[in-house]
Amino acid sequence: MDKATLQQLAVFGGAPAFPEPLHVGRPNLGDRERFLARVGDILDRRWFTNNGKYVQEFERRLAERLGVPHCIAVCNATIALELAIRGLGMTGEVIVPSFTFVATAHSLQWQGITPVFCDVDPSTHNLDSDRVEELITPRTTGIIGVHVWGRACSIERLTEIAEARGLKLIFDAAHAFACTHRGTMIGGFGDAEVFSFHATKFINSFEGGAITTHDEGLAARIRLMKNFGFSGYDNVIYVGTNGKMPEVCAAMGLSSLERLEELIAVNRRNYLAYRRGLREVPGLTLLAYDPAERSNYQYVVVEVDDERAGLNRDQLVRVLHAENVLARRYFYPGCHSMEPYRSYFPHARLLLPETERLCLRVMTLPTGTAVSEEDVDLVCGILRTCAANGEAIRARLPSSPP
Ligand code: T4K
Repeated sequence: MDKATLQQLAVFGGAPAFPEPLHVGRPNLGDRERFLARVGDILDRRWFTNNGKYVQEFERRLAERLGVPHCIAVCNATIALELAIRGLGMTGEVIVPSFTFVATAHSLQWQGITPVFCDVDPSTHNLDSDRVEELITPRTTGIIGVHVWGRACSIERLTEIAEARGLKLIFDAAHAFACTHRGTMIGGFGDAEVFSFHATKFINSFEGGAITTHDEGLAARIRLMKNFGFSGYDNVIYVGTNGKMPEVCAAMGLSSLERLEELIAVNRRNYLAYRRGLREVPGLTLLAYDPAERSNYQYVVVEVDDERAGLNRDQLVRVLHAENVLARRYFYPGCHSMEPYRSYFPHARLLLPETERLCLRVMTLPTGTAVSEEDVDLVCGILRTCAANGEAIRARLPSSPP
């Protein structure tokens, strides 16, 4: 149902626009038949985990697509980050953005390494490389850049800084599978890059992640570490953990990968529909993807300028949720405002003005194969009604947060 008037908005008593929730991270399905055939094969062969044939095939196909010599599939991207950090010998302090999913910071803190939060460039949402230099101390051993929303960090500048200062450099590419930087696939930059194949990612293996690198020694260490440090039967030669990807996850990952182009096309179609629907809506800016690069269009990100829109981001999210449109406030409130970081660094926000501002302005909207172009049109209609009636909606909204 179109939502042209205030009375029709669900937040004021109208029927929700969608009978079922429209999610940001509804999983895409790969080829169901091929997935089920692989599961049948896994059951028949009774080989469920520990570097099985589907994990090996998944690694090979990922490495081919990304153009990297080494790819290690693991159980999720958080463990992948931990393994890369440990494999590279990072200690002491590591510089990271706060405008990221909390896993980036936790993967350091979990190993007793201090995440030093750095502000972001408001135009890219990625690490501000000038600020990075200012945060380097004698205890700094590395930098983790995050390709937020799949748009590459300032890779060249960060590489330059890392080389000049003898620091290790990892890119958290959880959002950036199948995206390019200056025409080259993300995956081979820095000392290592890390991908996520979590259910909510456009290519998923239920849970899953991977580390890619050009460094043969690092790849060998990570392979040992993800398997308790075992080098053959009964022979442990390294401290390790259990980071293995199960076969059923690799089967899902492969079936998902086989539909990659189709999934990107759906995301792109939805992205373009949002772009048409939100064009010229005052105060709402849809994040742009560089047409010269390949993108996965996995995130539809809107920045809300409350003065121009008449409503702030949280008020818009509240209106959308009432309509069953489960927009998300990634990455509110920023890692530095979550525990334990909030207690450890109570004044961090003073150094993170752009992060603080973004955390209050950004929302992500539903996309993926569970969302049709008509759904997108309806969501845009709601947002247009909001922007056209900002003052009136604000006056009538209850004051508690969403
Ligand atoms: N680095 C970065 C930059 C990341 O963004 C992430 C993860 C990581 C590292 C770590 O990667 P992993 O260790 O997870 O591989 C979600 C995802 O769980 C998380 O993977 C992702 N980033 C983050 C941005 O989003 P939540 O806490 O928002 O998830 P949740 O459960 O609220 O789900 C999001 C939406 O998706 C909901 O509306 C429900 C829907 N959904 C979710 C699942 C799991 C479904 O419809 N079906 C499902 O099966 O973190």
